Amino acid sequence: MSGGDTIFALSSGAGMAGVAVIRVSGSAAGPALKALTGRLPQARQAVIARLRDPARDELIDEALVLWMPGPGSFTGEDVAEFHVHGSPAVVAELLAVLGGMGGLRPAEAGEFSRRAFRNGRMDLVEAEGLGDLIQARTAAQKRQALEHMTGMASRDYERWREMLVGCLARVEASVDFSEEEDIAAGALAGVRERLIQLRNELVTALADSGRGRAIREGVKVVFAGAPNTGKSSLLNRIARREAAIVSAIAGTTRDVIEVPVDLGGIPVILTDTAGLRSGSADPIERIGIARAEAEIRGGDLTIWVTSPDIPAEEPPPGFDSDTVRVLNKSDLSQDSSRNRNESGDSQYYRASALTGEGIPALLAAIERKVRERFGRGEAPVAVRTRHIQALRRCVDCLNAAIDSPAEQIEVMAENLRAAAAELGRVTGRIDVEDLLDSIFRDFCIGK
Ligand SMILES: Nc1nc2c(ncn2[C@@H]2O[C@H](COP(=O)(O)OP(=O)(O)OP(=O)(O)O)[C@@H](O)[C@H]2O)c(=O)[nH]1
Ligand SMILES: [Mg+2]
Repeated sequence: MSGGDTIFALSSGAGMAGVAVIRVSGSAAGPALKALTGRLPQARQAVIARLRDPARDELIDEALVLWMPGPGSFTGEDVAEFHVHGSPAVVAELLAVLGGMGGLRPAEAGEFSRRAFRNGRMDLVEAEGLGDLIQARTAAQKRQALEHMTGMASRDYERWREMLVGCLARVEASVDFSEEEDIAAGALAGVRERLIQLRNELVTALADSGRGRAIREGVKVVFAGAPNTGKSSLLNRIARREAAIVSAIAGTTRDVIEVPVDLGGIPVILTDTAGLRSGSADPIERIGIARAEAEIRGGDLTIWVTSPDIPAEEPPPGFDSDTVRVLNKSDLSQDSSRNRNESGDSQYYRASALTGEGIPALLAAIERKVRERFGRGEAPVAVRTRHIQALRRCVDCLNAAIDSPAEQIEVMAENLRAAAAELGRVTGRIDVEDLLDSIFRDFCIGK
């Protein structure tokens, strides 16, 4: 397939294990396999073989070997796989022997996947999905990564791009036939409607992208409220460890403290913040408060903490209806009528970080909110900044095309070309110019 070096690497994790997998990819993979086992096994069948160092005629290990000739392999090149016993000694020896063979060298990070992309075995979004899948820690992360890896998002990008290219073809045709007004008008009919429909689809996808980012990076749940209400104590309870310092001194927490947890399969970052109060003379506390406010603005869900011994405050403006309100230290006030949150007492979850009372209900409420907002439906199409920025630029180009005056048809065409290029760059699979050429070749208007 490709004429480059043949690469090899330990594909399974480092350290002692039952089995370790060493993968070789490139034109020298077959000769290496033959040199080690004495023969080339049947393609795509697992066989047991003794691996010998051909230079010393020394047995390296007895292993399961696989021969997957290109182009139907992971990288699209010839691939050999050695499933050896996972001892550091066996692995080190096999890697050393492979390294001593002509034309073989250790792979760089991501090089197998890069070759798979280069050889058209997957596009960029699928490759990113594969990367995310390998790093997935929770069920929701796994599901999203798998959907991207198997091309579900790529299909949307491709469909959008095809719509665009179809519109562009019509616009180009109307330029070509601008002398013959009937044909020009016929070619343009419906283009603007289609572009508006496409633009709306992209805007919807962008609106959903926050969900994708949150699943990849963790849903940010921010504990906020006045000093000393017990934010840090509640966070420690829910995280089940003493992550944040707790003390009776108001203004204990200054820095933002993040504790990753898995809530029903969804990755959540519990975030503790400095107590909010105005007029603090302590410059460090003021910095902490500014950071807390930034976390609240950038967070996905706020837990507003109050307690009966601290004057009640309303959440600052900007809090959405999703904010979970907690009356902590419920052990101090058994009589709920004495709460100062008279207006909406029932909206408050009564809990005690000290006794544990109400904590399961609070945790369930947080989990429910997180699940409602982030745990439903198909994976969003845009999950990385790269995707989001490309979609935004594409929408800008589409808007410019939609708004372009009828007599400036070239302006519309130029914007559509730019919009198609933005989408093409996301998947990276198809050279946009090539595709446009082929579409225009086949586009025989007026014939
Ligand atoms: N009785 C009672 N005391 C609590 C409870 N939760 C926290 N406290 C106490 O309240 C005080 C403040 O707790 P923290 O968790 O540090 O409060 P905080 O809101 O993080 O405070 P800052 O970081 O200063 O904003 C400590 O003395 C805790 O032991 C509770 O449920 N019941
Ligand atoms: Mg605190």
